[in-house]
Amino acid sequence: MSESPLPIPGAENPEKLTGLKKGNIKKVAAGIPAVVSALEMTVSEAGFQRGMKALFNLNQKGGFDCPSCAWPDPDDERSGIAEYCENGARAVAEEATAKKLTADFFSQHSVRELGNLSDYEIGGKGRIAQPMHLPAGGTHYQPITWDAAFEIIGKELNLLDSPDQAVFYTSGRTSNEAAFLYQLFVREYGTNNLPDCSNMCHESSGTALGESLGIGKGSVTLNDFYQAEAIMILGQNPGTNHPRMLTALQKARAHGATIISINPLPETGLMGFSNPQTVAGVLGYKPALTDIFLQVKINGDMALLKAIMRILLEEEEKNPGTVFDRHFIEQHTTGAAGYLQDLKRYNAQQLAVQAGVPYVQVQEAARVLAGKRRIIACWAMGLTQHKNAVATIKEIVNLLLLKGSIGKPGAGTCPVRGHSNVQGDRTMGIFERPTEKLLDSIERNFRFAPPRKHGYDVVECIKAMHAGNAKVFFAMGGNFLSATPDTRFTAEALRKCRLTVHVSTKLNRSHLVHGEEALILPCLGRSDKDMRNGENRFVSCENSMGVVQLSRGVLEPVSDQLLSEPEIVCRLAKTTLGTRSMVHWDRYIEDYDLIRSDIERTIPGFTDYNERVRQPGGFYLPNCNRAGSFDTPTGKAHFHIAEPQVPDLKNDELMMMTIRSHDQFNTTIYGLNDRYRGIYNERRVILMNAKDMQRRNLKNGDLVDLHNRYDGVDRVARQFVVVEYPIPEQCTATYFPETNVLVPLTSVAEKSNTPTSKMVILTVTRHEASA
Ligand SMILES: Nc1nc2c(c(=O)[nH]1)N[C@H]1C(S)=C(S)[C@@H](COP(=O)(O)OP(=O)(O)OC[C@H]3O[C@@H](n4cnc5c(=O)[nH]c(N)nc54)[C@H](O)[C@@H]3O)O[C@H]1N2
Ligand SMILES: Nc1nc2c(c(=O)[nH]1)N[C@H]1C(S)=C(S)[C@@H](COP(=O)(O)OP(=O)(O)OC[C@H]3O[C@@H](n4cnc5c(=O)[nH]c(N)nc54)[C@H](O)[C@@H]3O)O[C@H]1N2
Ligand SMILES: [Mo]
Repeated sequence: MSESPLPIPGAENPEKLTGLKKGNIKKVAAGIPAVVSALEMTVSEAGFQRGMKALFNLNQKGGFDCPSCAWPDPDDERSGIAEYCENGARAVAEEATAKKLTADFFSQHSVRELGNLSDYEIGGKGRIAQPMHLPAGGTHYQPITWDAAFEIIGKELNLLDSPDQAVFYTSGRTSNEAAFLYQLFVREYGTNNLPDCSNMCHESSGTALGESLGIGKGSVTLNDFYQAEAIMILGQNPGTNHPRMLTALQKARAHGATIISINPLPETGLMGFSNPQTVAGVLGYKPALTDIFLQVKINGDMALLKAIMRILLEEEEKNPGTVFDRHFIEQHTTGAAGYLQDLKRYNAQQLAVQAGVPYVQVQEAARVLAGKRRIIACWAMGLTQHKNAVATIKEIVNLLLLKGSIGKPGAGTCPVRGHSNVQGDRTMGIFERPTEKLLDSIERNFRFAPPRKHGYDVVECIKAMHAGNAKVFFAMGGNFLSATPDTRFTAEALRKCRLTVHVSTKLNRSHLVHGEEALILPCLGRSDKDMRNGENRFVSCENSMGVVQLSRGVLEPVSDQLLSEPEIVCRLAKTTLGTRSMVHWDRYIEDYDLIRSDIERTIPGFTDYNERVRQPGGFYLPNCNRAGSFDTPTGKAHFHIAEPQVPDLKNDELMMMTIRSHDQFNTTIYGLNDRYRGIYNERRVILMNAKDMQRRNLKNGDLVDLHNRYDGVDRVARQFVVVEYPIPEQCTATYFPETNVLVPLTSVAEKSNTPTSKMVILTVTRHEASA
């Protein structure tokens, strides 16, 4: 990869400081202040009536699905106050805003001018109200009709030498209906280039679970939490990213579960939680959540898990049959003997050192797990975005298998998904490596031959665009430029495209770092009404635990020029494919039930879709693990052997994880505070251990530049404020997307190809003002 010629800062990554204010790290998450702060934002963005209407329908049966995370709703009673959390309410406020961007706004501000704004400022501009077009060589977006927009895209797609020169990205908010139609169109057009946000998210989980257990999804339901004896939470910050999970954890703990948290940071929500949905004390829930906190070094997880299992093995050998579930291992698994043989090579104390966790704490965790049979393991990005992510997740599975903790109540795997329908989009076939089964089913039902050759994932498509091998980039939601690694390289890649198109609700940086020609197609969001022939139509989504539910918006759209995502796909397909198409796109626009009937015919698990999705609370998709079976080639669950990887850091190097602050949803920045971590009014911060600061002669508030030189490329992110933080030595944390300029595109997880956003090797220098 050559050195990038782009100026820094540029439209890809402005670098203004906003003025850090330091507070204390909070001991307990949520509580009343969280609800107040959410309501304030909702009312100020949407107005009182609009805001309240949205909040009262959020996650209620028959209402709309929260556009924030994928944590499930309770199957039975939903809270009277409303099943939402602070950050869900903020995601709704962001979407329900009454502010809108019309052609006037774009004629007043050039693309270059907008590129100088921060992500926080861009996000605050409002909903895009009409389709906009940036002609080749243009400086300002101009209004365009929907028909003309589809004509441009159709023409460009048909001009390509091969359909494989087009790329169709999906973010995880797209409904099942839109996602199904989208992949159908893309495959009829002729390519499997369907990268999605999962490639950067839980791809490692899907890969690991698929190979070990025969299904790429988690096995537990919400009710399992209340029957669990122990719950492990690895690499996840639920207080900020899945706040409703805290309610489930608190209830689980009240029912007797021991909670073990494994994280380089003592995240506030994990340590303690005071529930705003229950008046304090009424249910007798205590604010403490974590019973055992294991503060691992970044990527120390596999060593830690092995250390725990090494101790368990010793116990089991002393008292056979008391620690491991021998019956389960014999009946349902393969590879146990080899795995245990390998485990004996290790010394638990050395593994603990490698993990960075005091040995006594490892022993304590092992002691707890030794006596339990119903264990749930939860994890998120702290595990999936590492070089050996797939192997680490398989190590979790090894532990659960030894304990027989899969396929029984109160036990199992729980990869906690990010985007609200990211799991559903995969179920619908958004995948660059589709199974033959799916393609056969499409061929049978729609009478065209879908391409069999696998397509590009996120990393591959960036390389292809950069090399000139992909020329049209189409995004169904998301903010590709800011979400992906190596921002400057990715910016060059997008700028080399003939055409970039974004179906979006709100303005974002990907609209401003564009191809020769660019389009923004504004769509309805989750909270918006989708009216047709006097009826307010619904779509459906699948949450993190495989429940499919309907979602029906309640708000008047900010403009009558927004189209629903399913309609956008249908009209694009008609324009592009014309009479070549075998699919009745027009009928889908008229009646979403027809889309669901065709999903039912094509994708397993959706029997009586239209009927069951209308039942309050929706329905569960089948899950072999939950039913106690393993859909692997052997019909058994597989143990996997891997070696813990020790990052090879030189003396002056640090390891950086890029994480979310409390005030953001991925690349959407709601505010400048990270309340729980005591960081206010600044996002350009680097959290460092006191000793690492001393060694570099740095003090709180000093300004530094961050460098990464992986693969010989000099990547730099300038002006970060040093903040002393209780993080293990040699580990640091910064917020994404600001530090995505430092994440190398070429450093990816083995097998899943996920960028290693939590393992960025860093050197830190005192800040020098740019020339
Ligand atoms: N409000 C809000 N909600 C969201 C999102 C959002 O941005 N805002 N994003 C959504 C999406 S798409 C996703 S994927 C999820 C993300 O949810 P999370 O995975 O919770 O998000 P991150 O901030 O990336 O946090 C990763 C956590 O892993 C820890 N960690 C980092 N490296 C390691 C490691 O090597 N080992 C261990 N054990 N821990 C490690 C970090 O300290 C941090 O606590 O949240 C979803 N929900
Ligand atoms: N360094 C680093 N990078 C990361 C991560 C990390 O932890 N560290 N996390 C990764 C993860 S887990 C993920 S999931 C990706 C996220 O990557 P993306 O999903 O691409 O990014 P988002 O920021 O969620 O996308 C926000 C945009 O989606 C659009 N949008 C919102 N709602 C809708 C809708 O209903 N329909 C449509 N069509 N558009 C809508 C809005 O225009 C908004 O600007 O980022 C990844 N990047
Ligand atoms: Mo994600």
